[in-house]
Amino acid sequence: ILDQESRVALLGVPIRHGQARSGTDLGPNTLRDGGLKEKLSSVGCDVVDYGNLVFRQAQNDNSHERTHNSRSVGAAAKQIADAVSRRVLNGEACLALGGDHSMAIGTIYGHAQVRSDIAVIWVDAHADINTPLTSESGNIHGMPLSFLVRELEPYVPKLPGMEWIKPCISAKDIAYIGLRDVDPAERWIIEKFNMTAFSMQEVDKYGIHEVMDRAMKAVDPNGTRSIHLSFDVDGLDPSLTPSTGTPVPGGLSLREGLYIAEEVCATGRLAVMDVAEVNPLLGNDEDSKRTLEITMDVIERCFGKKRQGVCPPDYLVPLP
Ligand code: EXY
Ligand code: MN
Ligand code: MN
Ligand code: MN
Repeated sequence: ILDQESRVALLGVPIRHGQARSGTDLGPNTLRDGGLKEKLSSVGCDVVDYGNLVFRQAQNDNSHERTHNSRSVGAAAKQIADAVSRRVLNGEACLALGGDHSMAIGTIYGHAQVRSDIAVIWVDAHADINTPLTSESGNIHGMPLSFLVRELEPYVPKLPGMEWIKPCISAKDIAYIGLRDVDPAERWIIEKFNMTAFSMQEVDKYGIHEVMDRAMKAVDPNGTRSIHLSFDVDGLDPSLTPSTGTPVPGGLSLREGLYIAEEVCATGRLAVMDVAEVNPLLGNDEDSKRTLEITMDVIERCFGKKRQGVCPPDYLVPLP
């Protein structure tokens, strides 16, 4: 299933202070209760559950500053980075269950501490690359990449609690898929640093096969790099994943989402996957159930389930 990492490490990352709504902290346990571990085991993964990280809200981390909760998010990111580093170092594929998308500050930082050659596939309606100075909302889930990208270092102020974060990837190590709500400053950054970005316009124009081919060629030209899939469930259309905080209509179809997942799996080099922005408290019961089912479907395909079917190597055909 995975060439290098055959063991999948589940890591709960119940972060919520990257945005305003409570509920993203319930993501990890909601996915567990949905039977994620069993589903992954049944496609042949050796799953180890490392439980949930426990985050504390920092003292005096009020929302009156321009950027909200930087001390809480900064401290959580450090815990996340350390935990992800340990899993990657141990040769496990780390499945990080969020949590809002500020989780990626920690997961990418931790991944990059161990592997010098990471390639990031960022599936999202949003570019999440505002700096603290360009963000209109002040929510850190809309900024994670700005803290990580070297080229942006001159543009990013050191926020309380986040001073320790050193940029660890280059703008050219990221490929976006699914964009459809990009702020002016984010568009400026994408163009200025010549980032690989496939909005829904390009998905419509070229089709997901071409988009995925081009995305992988851009960030992993020799097929050698350590792959980081950062999957924000709002990349999919809100009809599929309605229980999320910042839904944007006109998103990826289930087929497009599964195709991305199957192609990432086929590299055999998926080292870290983030699952971000599942919020079971948003929408009605049917919405959260659907969000959960669809999200688990994508995760399973990332780790070996195929639409064409999978036959275990030791399968014995019954004879009469
Ligand atoms: N661009 C907007 C902001 O910076 O506030 C919206 C960001 C939403 C981020 C979601 C998680 O992907
Ligand atoms: Mn996001
Ligand atoms: Mn998003
Ligand atoms: Mn092809």
